[in-house]
Amino acid sequence: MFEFSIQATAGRARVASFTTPRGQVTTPMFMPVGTQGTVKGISPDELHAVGSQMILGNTYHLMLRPGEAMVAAHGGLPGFTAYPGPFLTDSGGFQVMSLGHMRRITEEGVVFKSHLDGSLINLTPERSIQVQEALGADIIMAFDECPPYPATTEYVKASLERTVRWLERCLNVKSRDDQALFPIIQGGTDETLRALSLELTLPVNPHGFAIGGLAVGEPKTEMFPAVAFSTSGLPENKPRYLMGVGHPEDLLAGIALGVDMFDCVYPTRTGRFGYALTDQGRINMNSSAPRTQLQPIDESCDCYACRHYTRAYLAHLVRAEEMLGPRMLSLHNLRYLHRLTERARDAISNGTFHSWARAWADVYFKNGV
Ligand code: PRF
Ligand code: ZN
Repeated sequence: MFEFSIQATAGRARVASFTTPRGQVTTPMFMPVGTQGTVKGISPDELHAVGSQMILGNTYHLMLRPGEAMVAAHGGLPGFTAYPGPFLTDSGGFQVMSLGHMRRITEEGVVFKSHLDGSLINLTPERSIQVQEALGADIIMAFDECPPYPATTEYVKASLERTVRWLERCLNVKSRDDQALFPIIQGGTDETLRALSLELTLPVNPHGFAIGGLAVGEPKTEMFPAVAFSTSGLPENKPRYLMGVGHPEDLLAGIALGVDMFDCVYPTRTGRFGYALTDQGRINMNSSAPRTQLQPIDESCDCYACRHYTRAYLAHLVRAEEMLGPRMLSLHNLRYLHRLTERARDAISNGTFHSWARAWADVYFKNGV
């Protein structure tokens, strides 16, 4: 279980398989976000059809509603959501902070105000693991702190040291051996602090590692050096998960730097806002051009929306605020990112990854995306 087996490499990029209790996945892969136990608007059959391999769920939202006991009463997230494949759950701290409900952060954990009823909730490393064991995902995340950007060096250092102490507490209470717990490397964009986080976390020897604390507003010129530094300090033979990254160009850059797993709300969120992803850049379906275009979003896409509908029809759905519109754009965008990782995997295996990625970027950025 949790065997990570590399099949091909191209520089630091790699194609691998990762075995989880609910099935084997092929990396690099993109994971759709199902915060509330659903990838917004997309059914499990549709997730399967677009090529999703693993779905992300959230401790924070599900512990508040419906409560982890109700999910456990269905046998965990696969039973609750009727999605039978692998899941990963995030640990909750990042959601508390990014949603701005955080009240206090102490050595013990975080105290926050529920966005549902205003009650004060204590989230600690122990509680996060207890909830994640009840939710029953294949991969669970250590309870960490993701400092905001910018933050002082002193704050980022104190925070990453606390994250390491929280990791120890997570490991102490973890009781299921059919779940892999991934620690999260922090340290912001500072190499010294990333190195410290790596040095303190590597001895835990987990089944995989996450790179956190990035994509929080820092420029890409600071993010990618921090990704590169992090992946170069991690063991070759374990999967690496870059948290919260999922724009097409960032997936390819991350893959080139040796990242294996990604998640982001981007494809579904931008779809709900009326945007469709293509190799030529993002199409705004609210703009005037698509209203009269009789071709699909993307001739080369095999998703349901591209096989059945014209741009004109989809633009009509979006303008008429029909729910099929955002659903079909979300479906297409998920397929686009899954196909992008499939093409990257093929190119790595064929030895054409770097020229393929360069040619992809030339076309994608030609229209000034
Ligand atoms: N920690 C956790 N979840 C996360 C992040 C993190 O640093 C990020 C950073 N972009 C996204 N999701 N636990
Ligand atoms: Zn499509």
